[in-house]
Amino acid sequence: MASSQYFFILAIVAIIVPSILATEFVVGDDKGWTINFDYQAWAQGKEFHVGDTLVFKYKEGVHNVLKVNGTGFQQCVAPLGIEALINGNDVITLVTSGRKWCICGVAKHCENGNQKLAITVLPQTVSPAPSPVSAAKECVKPIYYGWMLVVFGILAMVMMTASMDALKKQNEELATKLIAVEGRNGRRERELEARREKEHEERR
Ligand SMILES: [Cu+2]
Repeated sequence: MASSQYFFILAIVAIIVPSILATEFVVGDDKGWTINFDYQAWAQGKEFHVGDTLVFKYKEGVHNVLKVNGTGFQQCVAPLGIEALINGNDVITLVTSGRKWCICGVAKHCENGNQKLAITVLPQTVSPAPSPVSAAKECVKPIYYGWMLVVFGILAMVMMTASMDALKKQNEELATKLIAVEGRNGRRERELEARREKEHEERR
């Protein structure tokens, strides 16, 4: 059916488009996540938006990534109980706008090696409902809430259009049937009338 094909294509577009629009930043580019690199200079001139991703590349075990707040960034201290990213290919999705801070928690890499990154995340350019600026302590949350809403909105709209199309078609079919029935009834009535007239004349 045409409407289900239409639905399918739109669903795919709704899922793929956000991933095309999002930018992936490899922190430190070729140098990756390491000591003695100017991450402030690296971040300068770059525009980070909600939905973009940061990739921290380093040799596993040598460094890690800690999401901290402004104070943690300044003092190179991570709040207690915070979980470090340790894979060496750590992807952080920027979920909310505002200032975000990440440091390396290994040895004195942050204090002495300047292994720290501070960025400002701007609201999503396309999303109708950007997340409010928050002084959140964390860089990430696992899902793109904004995009989920957009995708679900589009899906709901498509489903509504599809069901409306189906209803319209049904109505049209019913209307044609009704016309056919009316036509038949009319004919029958005319026939009856004719028969009655004939009988009347015969009786005379
Ligand atoms: Cu380190």
